[in-house]
Amino acid sequence: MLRFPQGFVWGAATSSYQIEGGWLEGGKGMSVWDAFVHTPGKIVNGDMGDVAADHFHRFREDVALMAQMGLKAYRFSISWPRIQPTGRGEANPDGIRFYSVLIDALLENGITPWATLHHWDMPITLQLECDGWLNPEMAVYFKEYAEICFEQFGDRVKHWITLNEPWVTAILGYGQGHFAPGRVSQTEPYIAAHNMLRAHGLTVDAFRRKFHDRCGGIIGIANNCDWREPLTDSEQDKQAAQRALEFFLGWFADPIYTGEYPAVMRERVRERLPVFSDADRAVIKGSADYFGLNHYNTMYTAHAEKGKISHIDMESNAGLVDDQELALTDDDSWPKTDMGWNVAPWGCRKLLEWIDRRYDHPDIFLTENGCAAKDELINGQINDQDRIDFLAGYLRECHNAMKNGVQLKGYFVWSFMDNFEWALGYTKRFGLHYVDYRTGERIPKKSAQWYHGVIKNNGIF
Ligand code: PNW
Repeated sequence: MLRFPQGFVWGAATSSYQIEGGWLEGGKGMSVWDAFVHTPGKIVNGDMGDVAADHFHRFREDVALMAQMGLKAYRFSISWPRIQPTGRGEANPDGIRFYSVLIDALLENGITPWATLHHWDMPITLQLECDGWLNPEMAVYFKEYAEICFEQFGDRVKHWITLNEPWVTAILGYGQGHFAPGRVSQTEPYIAAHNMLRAHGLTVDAFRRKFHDRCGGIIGIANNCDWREPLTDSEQDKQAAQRALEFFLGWFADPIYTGEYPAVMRERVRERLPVFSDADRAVIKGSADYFGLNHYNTMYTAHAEKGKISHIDMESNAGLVDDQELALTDDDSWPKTDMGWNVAPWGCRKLLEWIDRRYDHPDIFLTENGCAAKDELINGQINDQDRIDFLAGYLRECHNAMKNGVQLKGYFVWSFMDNFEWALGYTKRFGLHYVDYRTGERIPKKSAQWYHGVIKNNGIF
């Protein structure tokens, strides 16, 4: 039995676009994702999030399922166009009411709400009128939206996440075009990322100056990162792996902890990498009360010269590979999830230790970890032993990291229930609960029962 410290936060996570549906209900405006999925050819099977898991109508049932499994914390996201249908101006009372009732239902069941302010569903008007994250003014619009949320929900929500995975928005949204808004560029990812960091900084600054005295609470950002293991012991490969981590996580975390982008990015990206003004730096540096990490995958990393990068690397979460000069590979002996991501729990431990050292022992919350699996409904049950093995393996390595001094304070399974997996539509199931997309029926998987036991025992077997 591996025991976790008293007070360790056991949670599960979702996001608004992936579960809510109700895409034009309750006065909600359209988001970039609503437009993207309605563009033929963008999503596998032409799937859409118009209805998704219908959480907009069935949230009470979902909160009851959370209570049933003893969940201590629930991470959800607030849909910006539900709160501000055009991204600016007056708040939409029906949108406020939806999240307000959800938050009350969580609290009545002893579940701590963790609210993400933005999990990619930006109001489309901001994309059409001002080019979304390419526009520096977006930082101000985002802060104003966030202030509405602090004002309306800050009496009950004490755990805030500004942005989910700005890396994904920058790379997949503005670099490769696989995600909304579907831009393809080698320049725009750096600009979009820069404005997201500025939005985060301004928002945290406003939270601390205007709301913290009255409401209290903590605020941070959820960055995603894979582990990069040097392919060989050569100095070149070790440097390549370190460089890969700095381009992945250092890109977003260094500005927050040191006020600057990593030196290796400045050297290689040069004039395409924007520079922080003194005013930007003043709000970005120190703008996280904890380190939020989403982690899914590990790959071997070797040095590779520009132009020699194979096709597979372009699709393996590598980012802008020409700027980094890497070759990523995996080991045939590693099990793979249904997303093709490698199951390598030791990579999670190494990443936690890398963060601990580089950023001077911050409190860390794993704000997402989990796997897609081929869940099959047999006699009304889903026996997802592969997911249980995955979660147990990763929790074991979290425990090892903590023994080595890492200040890990909580863990959120991605995800609470099956949902719309972005460009892959409904083809991938990640949830602790099975969702029948035809009827909306939810069925707890074997992993939900297992996780219930983990929470009850504050540990794993
Ligand atoms: C995260 N990558 O997305 C998101 O926060 C979730 O909304 C999503 O459902 C989950 O992970 C599973 O995909 C990612 O390419 C998407 O490295 C892509 C990457 C990482 C995370």
